[in-house]
Amino acid sequence: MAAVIDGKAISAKVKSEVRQETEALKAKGISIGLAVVIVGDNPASRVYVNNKKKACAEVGFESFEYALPEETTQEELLALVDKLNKDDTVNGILVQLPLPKQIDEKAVINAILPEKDVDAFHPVNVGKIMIGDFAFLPCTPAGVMELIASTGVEISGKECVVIGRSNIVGKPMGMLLLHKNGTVTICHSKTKNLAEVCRRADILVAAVGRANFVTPDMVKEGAVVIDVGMNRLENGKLCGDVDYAACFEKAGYITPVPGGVGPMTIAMLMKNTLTSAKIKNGIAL
Ligand code: L34
Repeated sequence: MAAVIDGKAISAKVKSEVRQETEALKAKGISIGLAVVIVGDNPASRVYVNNKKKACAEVGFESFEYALPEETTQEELLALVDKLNKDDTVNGILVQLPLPKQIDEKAVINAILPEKDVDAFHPVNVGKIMIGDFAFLPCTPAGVMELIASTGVEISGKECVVIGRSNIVGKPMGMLLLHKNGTVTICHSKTKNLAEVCRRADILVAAVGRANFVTPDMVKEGAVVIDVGMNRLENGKLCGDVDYAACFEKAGYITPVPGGVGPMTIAMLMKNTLTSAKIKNGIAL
C-alpha cells in the first residue's frame, strides 16, 4: 500500500519559506512583483491563473494580471511583453499557455527577458538547465523534485522513467533527474514495450496527458509514482495520468490529483519569482 505524497502540505511549506524571505526583503525596501498574462477564456487556464494570483497574495508578492481577449494579435501580446520587460516593478513574467492559435508561442517565449522568465521556458534558461547552471528551474519538474525529496527516496543510481517528452515537463524533468544522478529513460508514443520499461522504474513520472494511462502492470512494487496529469473528464472531474485507485496498492509512494503536482508548480513559480528579485538586487541565493 502506498504512502500518499501530500502536494498541498509540501507546497504550503515552500510558500511559507518564500513568504519569510519576501518579508525580509520588504524590510529592506524591496518589493516583488509577478505579471500574469492570460489570453482568451480557457476555463482550466483561468483556474490555474487564479491559483497563481492567490499564491502571490499568500507570499506577499504584488501580482499584475493582464487578461486579454481571445482575438488578441501576436503584435499586441509582444507589445505587452515588451512593456513588462521594461517595467522595474515586474520581477517575473508568466504568459499562461496554451495561447490562441493566431499567436506563435515560441515568439512570445523568446521575447521574455531571460531574467524575468520565471517559467524557465526561454531557450537561454532551457540551455542553462541542460548544462546544470541554472537559477530558475521549470516549475512543474522542480515541484516534482521536491515531492520526490519529501519521500526520502534517494534518486542517485535509481531507475527513473519519465513518460512524455514535452518541452515543458518531460524533457526538463529527465534533465533534473539526471543532475541528481538518476538513470533516466524518457518514454513517448513510439516507445516499444512501454509497460516493461515503466516496470523497471524506481521513480516513475507520468506526464502524458491521458487519463488513467498508467496501470498497475506498469508499476514496480514499492515505486515512487508521480502524476503530472491534469485531465478533465466529461463529467467535469479532474483526473491524473495514473489510475490512482488501481496503482495505490502497488506503489510505495503516490501523488494524488488534485493536491499533488499542481500546487507544487505554483509554489515553485513563487520561488523563481523570489529568485529573480534576489538576483536583480544582488542578494545571494
Ligand atoms: N506559462 N503555462 C505557463 N506556465 C505554467 O507553469 C503552466 N502550467 C501548466 C499549463 N500552462 C502553463 C500550469 O501552471 C499546468 N499548470 C497548472 C498549474 C496549477 C494547477 C494545475 C496546472 C493546479 O492548481 N492544480 C490543482 C487543481 C486545480 C483544479 O481544480 O483544476 C491541483 O490540486 O492539482
